[in-house]
Amino acid sequence: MSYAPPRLSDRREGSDGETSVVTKVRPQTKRPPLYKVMLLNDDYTPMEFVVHILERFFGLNHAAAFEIMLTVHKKGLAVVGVFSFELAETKVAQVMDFARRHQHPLQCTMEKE
Ligand code: TYC
Repeated sequence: MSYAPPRLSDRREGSDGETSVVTKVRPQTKRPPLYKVMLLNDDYTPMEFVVHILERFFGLNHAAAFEIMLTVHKKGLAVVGVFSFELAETKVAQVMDFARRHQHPLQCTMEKE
């Protein structure tokens, strides 16, 4: 665990008019933000292609991949994973690049959780 230095707002004025700094440390418990990666439905990308993407880039087994693909198909979108900013960016880029190379209009986006 890491500790933050005292803030300027931690200054205190004593009865003698002198300013001192409160040096009590605060544990820094903030976790890095997480990002949802989502797939969006469209009318043209083949179902099997979406299942393949979910297996290949998100490590899902066939049954789980098929289920999420169907959710996207029926509801319009679904969260396919939650990652750090850098990992989410990488997943989105991998999916978008793979879809573009196969000339499918599949869209993948990320959003802060
Ligand atoms: N709606 C597509 C179809 O009927 C299938 C599909 C599912 C497309 C999920 C995109 O993210 C998607 N072929």
